[in-house]
Amino acid sequence: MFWDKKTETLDRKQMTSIQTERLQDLAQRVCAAVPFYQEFFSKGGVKPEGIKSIEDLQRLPFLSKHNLRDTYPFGLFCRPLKDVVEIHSSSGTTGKPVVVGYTRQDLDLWASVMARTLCCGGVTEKDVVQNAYGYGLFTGGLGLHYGAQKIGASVLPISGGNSKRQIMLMQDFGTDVLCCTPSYSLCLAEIAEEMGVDIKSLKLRVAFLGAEPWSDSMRAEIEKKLNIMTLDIYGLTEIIGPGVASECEYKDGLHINEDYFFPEIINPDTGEVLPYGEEGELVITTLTKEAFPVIRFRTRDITVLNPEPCKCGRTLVRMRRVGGRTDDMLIIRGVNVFPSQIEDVLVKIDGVSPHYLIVVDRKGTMDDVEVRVEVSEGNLFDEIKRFEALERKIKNELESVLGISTRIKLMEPHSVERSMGKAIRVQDKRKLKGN
Ligand code: DLL
Repeated sequence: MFWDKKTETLDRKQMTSIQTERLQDLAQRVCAAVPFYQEFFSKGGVKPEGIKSIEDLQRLPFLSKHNLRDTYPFGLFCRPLKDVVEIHSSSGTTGKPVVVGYTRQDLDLWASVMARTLCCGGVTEKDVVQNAYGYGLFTGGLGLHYGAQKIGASVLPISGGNSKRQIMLMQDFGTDVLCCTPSYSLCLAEIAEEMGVDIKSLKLRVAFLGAEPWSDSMRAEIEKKLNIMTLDIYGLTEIIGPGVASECEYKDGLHINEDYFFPEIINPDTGEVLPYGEEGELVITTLTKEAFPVIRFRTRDITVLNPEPCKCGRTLVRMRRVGGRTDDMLIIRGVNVFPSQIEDVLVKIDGVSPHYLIVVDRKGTMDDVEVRVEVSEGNLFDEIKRFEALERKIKNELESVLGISTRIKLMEPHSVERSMGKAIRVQDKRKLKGN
């Protein structure tokens, strides 16, 4: 199902022409509004009127999170506050948070791209959409909310948490669609089980899961436990929130709404732009946003672009599911390790549940990794031999995938902290020690 079939199925030439026109307009707008961007263009040796094609974008520098922090809170807004009708902000675990603003037209754009997202999973006005993304400064709650309302679905703005109530509403209101983080969807499945509710027998049909990486094996687990289709949705505060890209029912990459969000892939070390099919860091330019447009924003997310039209009919370029960020890669004894690789191994092993925490520390001069993972319910081993065998199995499989050895700590069910939003998967104690 499409929200805007004409745009979602444009051929490449038409798409490029729209993107070029919008980029030319964007260049004029940002330079007229903000001195920062005038300097930004001079650094690239280009004048706004010098932008003749979408490739000219490559002449400009990159924008990073630092630039946004340095101009905190409103320094990069291209519209006066009187035109801004909503403000969101990222959590900002280190330093000042990033602040983004939306004009009325930006909110319309947001609702439209979210409507496209939800249409990818066949949502209609007849559906009850339970929105368990956090409402507030986080963009997940309101983003999904606007999209579902635009379609005309009935939205339940329950936000994250209140898990027993979530299950009760699913039963009583006949929820068709669930929106939340992948980790919270598993938490809900667990709560339903504790309540004696057979979540598989509910009306729930599809879930739109995103805001954090989740492996293919985690997805298989969620689909099995909830008996639903899951779609991966991607976005970030700096660009708009959710609504940047979404999977369709073929689940073969996420369609980027590239008529609004122009993607590039770069080598994160050199900044060189990479061709389609090569893995690198995703960089995005918002082509039409008014209050808070960004040019060549470095997302830190690692992916690959695929321009082939999809079986669903969409021609929008697809990005591979994001497994990690350039800044969440752990370097353990010189080896690069992504938490998602560890998750992938854990979820495939019988006898453990998909709740885990990776604790990294430094003992003397050696990096030390402890993987804490819960054993599955009903798997409380009284027999020490079985316990040790399971530990050994996990350790060996991790070692064969990662190429490093880890320590395994099997935990009792429910002892790893649950999250109602983004799950915390890594505790890197080396950072606290400043090394
Ligand atoms: O997480 C926006 C969002 C809300 C997306 C609801 C999807 C659903 P931020 O809090 O700014 O915004 O975090 C953005 O989260 O750069 C990625 O590293 C990660 N991320 C978001 N979606 C996915 C995904 C929202 N589907 C950061 N897969 C991004 C993997 C994701 N990582």
